Amino acid sequence: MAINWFPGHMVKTRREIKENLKLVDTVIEIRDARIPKSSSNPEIEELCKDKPRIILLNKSDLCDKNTTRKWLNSLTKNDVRAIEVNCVKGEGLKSIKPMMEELLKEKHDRLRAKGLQNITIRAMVVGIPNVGKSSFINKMAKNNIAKTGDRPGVTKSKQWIKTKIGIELMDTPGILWPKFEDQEVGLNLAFTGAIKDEIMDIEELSLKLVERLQSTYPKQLMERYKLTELSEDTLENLDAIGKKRGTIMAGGVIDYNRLANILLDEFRGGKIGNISLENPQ
Ligand SMILES: Nc1nc2c(ncn2[C@@H]2O[C@H](COP(=O)(O)OP(=O)(O)OP(=O)(O)O)[C@@H](O)[C@H]2O)c(=O)[nH]1
Ligand SMILES: [Mg+2]
Repeated sequence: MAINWFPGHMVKTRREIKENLKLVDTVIEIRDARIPKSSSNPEIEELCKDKPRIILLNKSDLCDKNTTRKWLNSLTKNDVRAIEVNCVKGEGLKSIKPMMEELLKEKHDRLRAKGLQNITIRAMVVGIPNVGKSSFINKMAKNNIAKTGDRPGVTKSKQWIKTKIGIELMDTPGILWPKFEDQEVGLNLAFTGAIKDEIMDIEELSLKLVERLQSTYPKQLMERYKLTELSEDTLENLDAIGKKRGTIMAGGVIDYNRLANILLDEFRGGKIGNISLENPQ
């Protein structure tokens, strides 16, 4: 399936992020907990190599907790930490500050030795589209984020967003791009809704989703659609789901388009269950 999704401006974005990194102490990288690899940017390591980083596996309400635990272990190393969060409810966000203080301890000790008392931690938020960057910033912001109008001719200095936990966030998140030329990555992004449905064949996508779920989460799939058994043949399973859901047109033909919308909506809304689409390694 061809996914025609090209983010553009990649070089410019990379340069901007590099410039902005000079202004912060740490990076907060947001990923989708259901697809921690597909929702990451392959160049992030290189881009952020000189900064401590906290990876937020967001949408923890939708992922498979067991898989997420493995991810958290595999992502934590050197000056990188990982936690699971829910940016809609604000769950998990409290541990960010202590983690940052631990990562920045040496630097802060040095500054304190020089007599500095009030040390502000500044962070930049990065992530691919749809992972929850705006939700995170809104949840963390102390006051309503003030929109400042453009002032032509005046060099705009960076705006900082004060947060409830006492760190400051750069007002514009760095939007990265996934490795979308990889078929598997493209599919994972499409399943989770990170790629707009309008540019894809959703009927084929729903078939691929059933194929994936019947092998990785058969129980959840059967329970949700009240199937007594699963076939090896994905199309048979899709048809069975269609019949259970009554997406039948005149003449008994299955309305695959309607069925695809139902399946994708229910998957994305977590109705089929807590499901992760990727394992570490
Ligand atoms: N279930 C669930 N949905 C979430 C969570 N965090 C964000 N979302 C949803 O994910 C969608 C994308 O969130 P945004 O905050 O707009 O993501 P973004 O990274 O700013 O996206 P772009 O601005 O397009 O790059 C929205 O529909 C959010 O409501 C979460 O923890 N759980
Ligand atoms: Mg946003």
